[in-house]
Amino acid sequence: MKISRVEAIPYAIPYRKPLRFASGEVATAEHVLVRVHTDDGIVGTADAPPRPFTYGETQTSVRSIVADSFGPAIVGTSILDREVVLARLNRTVGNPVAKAAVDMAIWDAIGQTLGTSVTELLGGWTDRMRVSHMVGFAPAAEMVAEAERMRDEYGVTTFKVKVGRRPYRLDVDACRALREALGPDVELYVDGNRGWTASESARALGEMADLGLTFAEELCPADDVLGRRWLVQQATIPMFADESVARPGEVTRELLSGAATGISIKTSRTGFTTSQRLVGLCEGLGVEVVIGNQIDSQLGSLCAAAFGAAYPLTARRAAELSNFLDMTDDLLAEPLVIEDGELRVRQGPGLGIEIDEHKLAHYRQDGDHQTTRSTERSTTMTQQLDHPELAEQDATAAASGANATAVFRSKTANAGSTISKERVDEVATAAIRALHEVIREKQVTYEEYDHLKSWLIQVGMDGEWPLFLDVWLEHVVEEVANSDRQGSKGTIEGPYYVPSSPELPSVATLPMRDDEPGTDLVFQGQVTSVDGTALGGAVVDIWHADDYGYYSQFAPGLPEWLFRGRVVTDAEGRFAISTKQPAPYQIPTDGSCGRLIDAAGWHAWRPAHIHLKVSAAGHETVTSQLYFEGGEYVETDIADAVKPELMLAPTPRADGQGNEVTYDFVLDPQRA
Ligand code: MUC
Ligand code: MG
Repeated sequence: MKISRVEAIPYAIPYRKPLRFASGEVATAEHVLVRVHTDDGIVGTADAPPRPFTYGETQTSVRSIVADSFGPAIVGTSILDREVVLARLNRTVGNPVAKAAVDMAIWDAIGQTLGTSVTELLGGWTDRMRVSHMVGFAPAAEMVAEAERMRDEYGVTTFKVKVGRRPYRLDVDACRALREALGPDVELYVDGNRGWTASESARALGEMADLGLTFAEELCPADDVLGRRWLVQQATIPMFADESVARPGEVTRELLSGAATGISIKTSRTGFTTSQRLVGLCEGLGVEVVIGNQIDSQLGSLCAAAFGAAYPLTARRAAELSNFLDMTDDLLAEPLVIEDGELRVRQGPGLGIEIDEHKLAHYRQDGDHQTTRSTERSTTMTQQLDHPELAEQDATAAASGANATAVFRSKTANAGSTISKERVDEVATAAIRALHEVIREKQVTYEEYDHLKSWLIQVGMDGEWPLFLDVWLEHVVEEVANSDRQGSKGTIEGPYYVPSSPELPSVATLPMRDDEPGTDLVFQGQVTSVDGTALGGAVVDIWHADDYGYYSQFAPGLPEWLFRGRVVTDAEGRFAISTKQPAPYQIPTDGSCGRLIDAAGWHAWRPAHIHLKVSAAGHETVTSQLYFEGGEYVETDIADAVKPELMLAPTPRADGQGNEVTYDFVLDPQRA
């Protein structure tokens, strides 16, 4: 039972969308997998998620302190001598995340050795935890949509809402929108990550007094010593401490000084041995706790759940266990499941962890194993990041097709299906019959059939299914889906949408290069509801090609967010976006879609257009494209997506600086 070796393996897995909060933003899980080996062949495992902007630990520092310092200090110790191990780790004052992972890996090894689950070893109170979902910064409509999806798909009814933005009204409005959309029975609490001053916190809490918040976490920094006490004295809800309580002594200090009245326990920060002390401390002092989330992977969430389920105090509240759902992948061989708002603890032995070694080999960042870029960027960027020497004109169908396929797959990875067998039967049978009819009517030959077969195989290999479907079929799906709309007409989304582009104010300039070619365009308008109500805080999510017809993230050499942004309308629903007029867009011709176009003697062009997704709380989102009157290919769009309602007629600006055009959006109320 003696520790023989401690491994620290850095790995990186991108998130589908970054989690944004007052003290930072996380787009890639740059974690360290810690493995404690024993001389009798047991391997205990845990995860370390470093938080550089909170505790100052980085992936590199965690790897090196574990491999070079903590590991050697505990080799030879029995895994049962947890206090000896802890004393050796605690010679170092900082590095909470590195220490926690070593401690939890040892508990996993003990559980495996004894054939018992860690939850049972710790306390064995229950076998499941209610789940709370953490909603990061985004325009209010997106935050509401995320919470509704978590409720509808996973049965989650407790939400932690990130606050701490300036002006604080952004957060007050978001919390109000969440309460209005989710109703009175859903539990909401807020976490400021030290973003506000004590007085801003007091004002914001005052304005949210009618929202029934359960508690508020770390609204202002603990170093505002008197400010925090002043805030607690006037608050009508518990004030929880989170990043200010990384050690038992800090918990005592915050509670006894009256600066906090509740504690967030994060196993990623205090492991199991120290978290046990925190539970005892809080129980003794009669203080509530919440099991927090350090933007944990499935492995980290499994540890948090295993601990939370061990004691009545920690199991009382819903625990923050769901943000791993936004990761594009994970190392656990058997994924965690959230059902009916609950996560069941693994029965063990130990933590019940099995690592998928192929995935670990793929995502690890050390030495020759480094196959995944350790960067806070989206996977769609890989082509241009890997080949900075390429220019946009070097775009290839295969590369942009692969990116479009990757984006689509990551968007839909967790989407369950609600389509019944009967419906699949009905539609698939009709589609196959329609093809039979074409074969009969056109007397299709074997030679043509074989060409079709090899072409279809190639479409998949080129990653061009999104392109093919969005160019030739999507416009009819869109027509059917939106036939009952009263408000603005929409059209197809196309394959080049990327969510989570930079959020911009109502009067904004889209990201572009210093010497960006093209004609200046100010695109302005107003977003209203069908009854004429102005929709302040609506989001005009805009993306378009550059003056050569290329899209950022799909052609190499372009800045990540070139001509992409999410513009939030002012109180009157207005927006004014400065950009450059896009050029017509030629769908890639060197791949299989190009071969079809060539073989049929068609052209490959779409008229110049601006893509938009316009959304507002309580309203249906409209996905649209706007074209330029008299522009090339307007009459012969290969994707057939042009509609008379979607035309722009820019006029020269009075100051001679390019053109301007106004286009208003009218949104339908949300369908029941
Ligand atoms: C939280 O509770 O603060 C944000 C950063 C981090 O380390 O954890 C999250 C959530
Ligand atoms: Mg927090």
